Amino acid sequence: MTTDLNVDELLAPLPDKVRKNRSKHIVKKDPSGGSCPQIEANTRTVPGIITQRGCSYAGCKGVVVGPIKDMLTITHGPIGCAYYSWGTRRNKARADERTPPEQIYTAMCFSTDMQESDIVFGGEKKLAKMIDEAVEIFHPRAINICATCPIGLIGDDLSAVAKAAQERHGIPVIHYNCEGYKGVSQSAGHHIANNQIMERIIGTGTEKVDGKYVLNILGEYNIGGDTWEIERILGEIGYTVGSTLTGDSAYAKIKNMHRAHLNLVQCHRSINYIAEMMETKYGIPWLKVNFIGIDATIDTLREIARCFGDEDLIARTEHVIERELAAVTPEIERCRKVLKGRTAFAFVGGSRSHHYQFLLRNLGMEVVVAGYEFAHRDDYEGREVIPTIKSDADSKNIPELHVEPDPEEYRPPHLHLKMSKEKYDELAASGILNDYKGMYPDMVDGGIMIDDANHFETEELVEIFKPDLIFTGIKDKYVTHKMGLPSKQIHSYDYSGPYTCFRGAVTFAKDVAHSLSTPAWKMITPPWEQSGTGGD
Ligand code: CFN
Ligand code: HCA
Repeated sequence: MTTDLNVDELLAPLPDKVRKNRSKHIVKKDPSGGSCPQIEANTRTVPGIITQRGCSYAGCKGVVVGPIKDMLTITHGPIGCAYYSWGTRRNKARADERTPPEQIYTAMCFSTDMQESDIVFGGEKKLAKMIDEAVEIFHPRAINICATCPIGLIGDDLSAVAKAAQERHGIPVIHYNCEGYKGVSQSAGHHIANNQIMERIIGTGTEKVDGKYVLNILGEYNIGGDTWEIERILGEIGYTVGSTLTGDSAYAKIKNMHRAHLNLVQCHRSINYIAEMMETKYGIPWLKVNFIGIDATIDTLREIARCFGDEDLIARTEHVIERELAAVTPEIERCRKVLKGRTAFAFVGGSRSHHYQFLLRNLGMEVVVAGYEFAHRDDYEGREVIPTIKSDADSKNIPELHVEPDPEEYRPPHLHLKMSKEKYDELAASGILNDYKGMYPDMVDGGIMIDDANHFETEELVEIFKPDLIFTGIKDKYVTHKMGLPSKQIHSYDYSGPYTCFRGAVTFAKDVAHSLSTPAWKMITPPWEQSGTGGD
């Protein structure tokens, strides 16, 4: 696939300074090969541009700590931030053996609802009173306090309020100084949340986690029930999921996460800090996984089994793969007839665009423009992504990947399982590593990779590439609808999901096939082409 797109021409209508800035955030996949040209990422958005990004508070409260179901999470600030991070992300939670329904707070919204006088005279007393009330009414096991912008500006001492409340009530009260203005996007909030969870929760538990093979699933947030589908498959193979971070997770389990044998990392962007810290502190290796797409799921399941090198586990893995594949293949084939040859854009936060690039290719579609709101350069270039083992590789020829620490530990940049350098070199030389490398290497020739896209660029790119569908979020969904282009949210899945593993791939394929098949899109005349609507 090639276009004669010239990035300078695309950006020509922008003022000089903005054009210069934005041109560094857009890269075209070079058909003649070569490594990824440098893309500017994780830098401040040009003021005035309609970015899709969120803020540090969104990354900390909305993304990482909000889904912990048995922690009562208080937004300290005026009501807007609490309201807009209440429920829209669809991170589902349910009761389990450790958490009864009355101790699940994820569907609720707690805020100090700061008023003008609190901003002027300080909000510490109001926060302390609110914690007391929350404890009296809900009796939570633990509390989170997340700061919004004004809290940092007026200098409320969250640490002191949290410490005093913890002493008063005898439960952990954890504060996050995730004021929205910190950093340049949600990404800073992920990091702040990771640091506190690591320091204050993980490792504080003393309970044993039963199970021969205990896994944690990091960077999986149970959007539309994704985690539950992964857990179903892992459970049937014979693994115990110690805890997730943080989809449908509980304080009661996170504190014992250090008991696991292996950490799986689904969203590297939001949780890599904890994966790294747990490896350093507890010696637990981590494996980059991908449960989006059938081929990716198969590779992931085989690789996890190989980590433990247990023949029974490997056999059970193959059995589950065979059974699930047989159940979904006819449906997938039916959808593929509708999807084959269609093109799409995938633009979302910090990791999914790459995951869906793969699933869509599986289904016969090609992603021609892909990008992230706030990813870092390694997410685009793929340096941190592990080369996985090809699923059709002969398992007899694969060196064993054991998770026990190796005395001559070698950790190549892409592979976070500990093994000797010789073993790694042997693996690499044998040609059994997959091509799943990162957004740029996996991009179609002539395709566009874009960081922090704005509405202007999205509209221009739609005009040029004329994709059949756009995968994105709420902020640009309706703009594209008005252009007669169907969109599918890959943040919240609109009202659908789960999209993970085998059954999830079918649900996804059906949803996309429905979107593409409806005649509604051809009947739309955009407002700017109608007379008398004021849409000029
Ligand atoms: S669930 Fe994740 S997968 S955590 Fe992250 S980088 Fe957001 S909330 Mo929206 S859908 Fe999105 Fe990723 Fe990781 Fe979600 S692509 S933007 S901050 N994200
Ligand atoms: C966030 C959350 C969000 C927003 C989705 C969207 C989510 O970034 O604060 O813009 O449609 O997934 O809910 O990414």
